[in-house]
Amino acid sequence: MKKMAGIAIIGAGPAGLLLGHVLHQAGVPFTILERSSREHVLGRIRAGVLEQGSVDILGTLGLDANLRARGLTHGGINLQFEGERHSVDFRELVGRTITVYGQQALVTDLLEEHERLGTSIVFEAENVDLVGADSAEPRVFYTKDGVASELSCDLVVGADGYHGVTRQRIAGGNLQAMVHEYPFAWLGILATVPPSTDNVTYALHRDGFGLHSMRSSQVSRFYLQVGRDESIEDWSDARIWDALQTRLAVPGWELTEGPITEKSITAMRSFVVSTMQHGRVFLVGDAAHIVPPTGAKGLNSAIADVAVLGRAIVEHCAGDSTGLGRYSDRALSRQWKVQHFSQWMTDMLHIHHEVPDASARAFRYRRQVGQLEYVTGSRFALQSLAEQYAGLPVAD
Ligand code: FAS
Ligand code: PHB
Repeated sequence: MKKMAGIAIIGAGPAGLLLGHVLHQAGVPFTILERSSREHVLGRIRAGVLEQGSVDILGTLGLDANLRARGLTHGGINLQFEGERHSVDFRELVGRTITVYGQQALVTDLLEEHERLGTSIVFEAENVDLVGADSAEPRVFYTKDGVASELSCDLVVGADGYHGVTRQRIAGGNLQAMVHEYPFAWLGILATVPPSTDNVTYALHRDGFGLHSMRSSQVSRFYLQVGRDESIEDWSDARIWDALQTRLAVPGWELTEGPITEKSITAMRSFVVSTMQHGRVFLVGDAAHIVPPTGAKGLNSAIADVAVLGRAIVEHCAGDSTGLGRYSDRALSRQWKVQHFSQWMTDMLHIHHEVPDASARAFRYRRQVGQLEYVTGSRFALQSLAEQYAGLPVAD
């Protein structure tokens, strides 16, 4: 079955769903193709911190009602090391805030609004593929309930994440991948227990990194640095709580434990493509770049890409394709700054257990403590951290 699609968006994660809303509000026809089921898309836990810029973008699109009602607006974060907790006051330092609102909740909001609007989303689209990226009319193929379909498109947007098909189809030529792997991973849990800290708290500890985040006044989210090859079976709930108690401990404070409802391990890597455009195919979000989650930038970068590409597509449909031609450079310029910040946070707060020499490990730990003492003791350094964590401007 052949159909005209206007814009084909591959992937119904936060990037694909948000782009759909930008195009819908401008009256630009589109179809979103998602290989997983609706339930699977809604069931993913993932990120939880929104930059102020992301909140503003969602507000501009009128997609922030639940976020404003249920999101936790925070004026900063805590940095912790050597048994001391240091609060970083974003409001005082740079006049900005962040909002803790689960990616799962955001994706639910975006999807339910699409369903209210009756837009075109195909779940469980199998064998999604594309040809003719360099042609005037790229075509996207997929199978749904055994019926094969072909979409003739004006443009194709790959919002299909790191493991998606779009980047694979346009790889080679001028699209190269640049990667940095980390020798550790994050074990993340969701627990039905009120948060024990007021703000998201990052801890450097000799045993490894620890993070206390939250989703609501009743649900907490925690992360632990674990070995790159460890599996979740190695980590009983009791062992997880022991490690969190140790790594997050400060005198006079108590971590309240509760039932763990979800636990998973995520590899840590930095990844960026050399271009986010190939002919009439564009990439957004994790399809083009991955950051270690220490800077809480993955979801926010996806939203920033969509803000720039969405506007450029609307202008293109109105006859001006200048923005489309500049999209990749503008998105990558911001992304490399985000890559720097995410690696900087990761290097400052994680322990390199893989370093064989004990004195080299000790040197590295003491240097990290020196770095944290400088950062938490210098207004200039604190302002720089606050500016980057609360979110760099989205390219206009
Ligand atoms: P997504 O990966 O969210 O969405 C891509 C969509 O495309 C998916 O629905 C997928 O099913 C679909 N798709 C893939 N291939 C397809 C194909 N061939 N055809 C059709 N559809 C296809 N960030 C944090 O800040 N904190 C975290 O704790 C955190 N945890 C994470 C855990 C994991 C396992 C991952 C992968 C990322 C995590 N991130 C985290 C980063 C995360 O927030 C991402 O940056 C964010 O989901 C990116 O959104 P999208 O670009 O929309 O990609
Ligand atoms: C989260 O709440 O999921 C979270 C918070 C901070 C991070 C990463 C994830 O750096």
